[in-house]
Amino acid sequence: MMKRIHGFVGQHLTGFRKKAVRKDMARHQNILFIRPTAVRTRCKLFLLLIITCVLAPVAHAGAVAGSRPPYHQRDDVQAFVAEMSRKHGFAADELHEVFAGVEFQASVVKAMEPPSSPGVRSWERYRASFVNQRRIERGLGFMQEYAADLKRAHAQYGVPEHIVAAIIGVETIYGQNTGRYRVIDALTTLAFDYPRRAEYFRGELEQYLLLAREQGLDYFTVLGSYAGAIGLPQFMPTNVRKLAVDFDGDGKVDLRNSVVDAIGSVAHYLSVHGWKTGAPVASQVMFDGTVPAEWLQSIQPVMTRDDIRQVGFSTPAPLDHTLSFAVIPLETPEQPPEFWLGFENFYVITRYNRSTFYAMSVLQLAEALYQRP
Ligand SMILES: [Ca+2]
Repeated sequence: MMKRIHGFVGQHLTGFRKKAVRKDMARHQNILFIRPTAVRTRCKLFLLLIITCVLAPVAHAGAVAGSRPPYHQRDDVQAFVAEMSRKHGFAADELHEVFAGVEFQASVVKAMEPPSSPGVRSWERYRASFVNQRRIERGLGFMQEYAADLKRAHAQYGVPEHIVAAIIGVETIYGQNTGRYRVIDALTTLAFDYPRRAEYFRGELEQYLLLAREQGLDYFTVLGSYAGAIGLPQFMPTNVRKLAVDFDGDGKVDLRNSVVDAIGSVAHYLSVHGWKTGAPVASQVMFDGTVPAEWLQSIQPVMTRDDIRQVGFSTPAPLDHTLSFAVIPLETPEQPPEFWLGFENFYVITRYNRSTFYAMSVLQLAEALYQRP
């Protein structure tokens, strides 16, 4: 394992990244399996029924649930509009009109909540969702098709081709599944009807309004994930504005339609978060004895070889004493956990999504895509 990992270790993260590991797993499962289109279709049928039977004279695009006031009539939304107007010079009338057209999405709130019957955390199951034949085969095709752009991104930002491809592969199956929610609906729903994270999502809604204005986008045509993440690499609006790049040189940043912009933007993101060219990412390690629980509490790479010496350990190759790492457990029920040393570059991948399962899936998919020179 070490040897193979070292193959790319020797050479060689968007947005909404606050969830615990289990939550991230739930999120990815949701992205894969919730089938937002079906949910929306059911919602539309339901809405149609309500409108037809009860609300026909007063139906409004914003009034999805019978008793729910449309967003533009709510005090909190009106205060937000006033703030956007004051801070950024938006015409209040225009935003008022926008929020009149926004639809509350109950399925967005539902997707944010922890599963009602949380499954047992399983690295084996998580891994199988992302590091599988389908993603490997498509990834090899992606690597081939965009070889020149991936190579250019590697040269410019120092992030290897297969790491960039693996992130896009894990996020959206190389652009196949970039989300079916209108971003304005998702962000407004979470900003005003999901109190636990309202502050964060109001910030993202603000950034989305600015992004749409800057790029001349129709507020309602941009689609994304239930959390409002956009395009092949699933950047949140803040990161689109801050870190996305025009890598195909057509004069605009477009993460939804330009694969090349997505490639450059992922490489730029990882570079800005501290990717170290040529530094190792992770190495599996065997411990001889019990791993102290406090070692497992942080994913920040703050430990060194000397720190773990008290419990005998072995790695497939000698461990450089200058490297810092976190000890990463990967648990599967009824199996002994795997332990990995996650070096600084592993931590950088967790800046894309803080789940260690996520980061290790990216790494192992990348390993499968690695083209030996
Ligand atoms: Ca472009």
